[in-house]
Amino acid sequence: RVKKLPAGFVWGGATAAYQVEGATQADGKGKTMWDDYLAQQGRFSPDPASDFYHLYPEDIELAKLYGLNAIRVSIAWSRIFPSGTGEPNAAGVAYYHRLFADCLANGITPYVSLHHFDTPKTLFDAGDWLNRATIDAFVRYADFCFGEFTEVKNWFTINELISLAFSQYIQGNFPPSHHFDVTSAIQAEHNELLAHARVVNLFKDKGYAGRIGLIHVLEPVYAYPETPENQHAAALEDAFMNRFLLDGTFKGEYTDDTMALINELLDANDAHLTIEPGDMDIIKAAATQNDYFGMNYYQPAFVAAYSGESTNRFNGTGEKGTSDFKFKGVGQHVKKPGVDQTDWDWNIYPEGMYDMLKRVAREYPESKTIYITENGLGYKDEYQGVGQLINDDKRIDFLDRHVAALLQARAAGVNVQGYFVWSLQDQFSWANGYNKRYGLFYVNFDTQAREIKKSALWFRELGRTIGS
Ligand code: BGP
Repeated sequence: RVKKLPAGFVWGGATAAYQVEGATQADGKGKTMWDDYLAQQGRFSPDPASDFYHLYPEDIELAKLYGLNAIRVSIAWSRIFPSGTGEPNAAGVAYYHRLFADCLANGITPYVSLHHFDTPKTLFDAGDWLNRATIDAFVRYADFCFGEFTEVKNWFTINELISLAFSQYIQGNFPPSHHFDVTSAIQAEHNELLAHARVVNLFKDKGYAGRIGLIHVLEPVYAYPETPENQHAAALEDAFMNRFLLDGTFKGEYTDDTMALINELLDANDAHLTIEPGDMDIIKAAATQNDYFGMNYYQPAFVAAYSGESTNRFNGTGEKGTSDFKFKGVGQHVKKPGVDQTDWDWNIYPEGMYDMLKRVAREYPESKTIYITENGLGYKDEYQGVGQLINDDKRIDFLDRHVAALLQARAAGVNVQGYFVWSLQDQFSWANGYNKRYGLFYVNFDTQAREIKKSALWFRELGRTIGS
């Protein structure tokens, strides 16, 4: 059991605008890539979500009461620019000023992402990140936010570039739902990285105050069993999921070794990547200018070689054992005996966080300071009635083992300075809906009442051990 957190440790909870705010049509907000898609699917609605748009004072109050000193939020681009570009929407701007003021008044430092899976619909319809007009619009939106929200000192450009590209174009569970469209996936990775780099360069050129970085979810890929063929499969998947983006972010180039793996994967899928003249100069200029790095960690993949066609099934319901993943020319996901999985088939493996932290510090020193910006357990918490504590011992065990791995990496010399649990309160999960809960605080989605989970008590207890 973790007994004590380091002095000055950032101890936070994470949210994303579209997953918590609700109020998707309030005060002039424009549509995102999700509104029509979710309506067509008919599975669940993004309204009212956790109604954070109205209830943020209650959630910030809870955060304060339960020992958090930081929160991750994202700005909904389409609240600021309802159609992605054009004139700013004053009501949207005012909302975020109120939110940040409330955080600061309660001693909760806001860490703010500009893009968390919610491209405005107009830009999405025109090709999303595959269209470079989205990059131009993103740079203008970011510049506006830096100039406007000067109370924010900790910025992230984009959350989880790979999850977006992978879910949209490989796994097909985010709109526009392509399956194994490898060309689009790798191009989206590159274009998002370029967007990030342009924003970092602008932030520094204009001398904005504060820190800027981005967030990658890192999925360590282990060969299982450890044969040479499986190790090669793991290296290919690692290049696609982690290494290509880490290289671009912190080395400012895709190294020859990385490109050898990426090209093998692209060739096997008749796919290609287009790098335009000048792109790499922009990426290079940004690589040493990130102030910090947000690392999300949930799980590793265990991979074996595979020679057939690509197929996958996505477990979006929490029915254990309903997922699989086989990627042509890359590999297939396998279970490693002895490694537990969640109801959504996610491997529970804290060692993976330790391994990744060590690797980032060793191979990418330009990451400088690392924060774990998301980690948590999706679980079907059982409601006990109004005012009744919810027992989530399983989550406490998960969080405790992961925070222990983080502290172990710190003890081994990794500069990791904070931990944000995913998530602050229950919210909806993009491709899973409302039964996949992660929060420290339970949300009764019928009444919007908050209930305390045992993990919140655990969080508070550890928060008290942070010295200044
Ligand atoms: C990350 C995202 C979050 C969040 C989390 C849990 O990839 O940044 O937005 O949803 O994963 O994932 P899921 O909701 O699919 O369980």
